Amino acid sequence: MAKPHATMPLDFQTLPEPDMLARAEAFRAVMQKRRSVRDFSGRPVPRAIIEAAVLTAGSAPSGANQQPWTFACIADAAIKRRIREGAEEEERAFYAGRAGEEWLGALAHLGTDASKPFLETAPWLIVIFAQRWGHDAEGRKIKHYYVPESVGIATGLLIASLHQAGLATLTHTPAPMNFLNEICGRPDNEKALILLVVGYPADKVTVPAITRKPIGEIAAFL
Ligand code: IYR
Repeated sequence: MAKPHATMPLDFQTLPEPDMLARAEAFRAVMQKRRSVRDFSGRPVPRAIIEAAVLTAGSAPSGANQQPWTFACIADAAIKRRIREGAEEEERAFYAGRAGEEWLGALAHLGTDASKPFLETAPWLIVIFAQRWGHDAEGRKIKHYYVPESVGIATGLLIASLHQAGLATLTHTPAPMNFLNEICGRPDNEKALILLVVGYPADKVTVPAITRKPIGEIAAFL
């Protein structure tokens, strides 16, 4: 028998099946329109929208419910400039050879390069940190479980929330991202996983012509 533990009633509403399908299709239609954007407008975005989206991200399931994430939300121009400088330094090394031919070949259709002006233009940068370990009430180190999985799920919810709120995002991953700990003032147990750029797309922005795999290529029904 599992040990006694505190419980509370589940807040769950069973929907009629036709509504379920309609809602799943409606959400699919919304999410199908999400595209990574690399050219942002400087138009400000209210902090309350960012906070609501971060709280949605924080509702993600996580290993042992440890919620091993920190979202560093940056609107400050001077901090954004430092992040751009740090990221572009890494990206220059990446595009100059660190990536290797095969990786650069895989990216070629996206038309990316080491220049990342959007890190200053976009109104918000959200650096998503994974807490590789935590501390208990007495300050002792505690193990965290399934950290990349948990933080990945939370990031997916964050992106979905921002998209359906009417904002564009870019999942940006300058590598390595250690420089973000110092800029964001995050401790050593935290590792930056993703730098999410958030805002409105620039006027008349274009995106790479891509397609999404059909159901037969991404699912196996057994
Ligand atoms: N971080 C680099 C390179 C890059 C890597 C992947 I994988 C992408 O999907 C896109 C870009 C950059 O941001 O340019």
